[in-house]
Amino acid sequence: MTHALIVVDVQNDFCSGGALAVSGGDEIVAPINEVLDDFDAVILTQDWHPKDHRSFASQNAGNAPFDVVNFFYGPQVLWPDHCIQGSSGAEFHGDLKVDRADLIIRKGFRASIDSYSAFFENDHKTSTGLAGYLEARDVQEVTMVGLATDFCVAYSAIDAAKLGLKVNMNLALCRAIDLDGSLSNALAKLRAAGVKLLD
Ligand code: VGL
Ligand code: ZN
Repeated sequence: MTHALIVVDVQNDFCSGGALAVSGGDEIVAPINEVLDDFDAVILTQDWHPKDHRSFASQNAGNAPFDVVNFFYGPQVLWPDHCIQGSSGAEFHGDLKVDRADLIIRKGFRASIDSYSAFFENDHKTSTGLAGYLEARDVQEVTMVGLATDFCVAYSAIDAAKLGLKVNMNLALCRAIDLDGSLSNALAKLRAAGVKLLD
């Protein structure tokens, strides 16, 4: 039985001083480092956008960050510019023990589609390749931690459950954006999907 830890988007832009700082984001870095050796495999995800990504409010005339607009795949929150490929904001938090990672998977690199989930982009069709990797490594159980609870971690956990994996989400090692009830919505969807919530 292979149990993987998936550390979602622990990047400078989601931590204090970052372009899309998640409150308390820095607090999870040290406790994540402490659990890395409890897992058979460690995977990091990295939000990795071109500078003209469509999910940026700056690319949508007349809109402001956190507005919700309709994209071809459904509603999309518009974000401040963040995690631009090659920028310091896109780098992992400086204290995260990245050397322990077996795989780093980048997502959100197609300018016209956002990708909250580590498995499928927001059109729910375009694959990141992570499902195939986990299958090839015979991973049956995943534990999800990182940023943000109610966006990238939740979407990843729900997709993992849909793929038939046993999924845990360690809420003590996550922090949320919590936009208009997004955290309580996400928790309800996680429970409905059969994700085991630990805290
Ligand atoms: C995320 C919004 C935009 C996340 C990424 O990591 O939760 N949220 N891009
Ligand atoms: Zn993003």
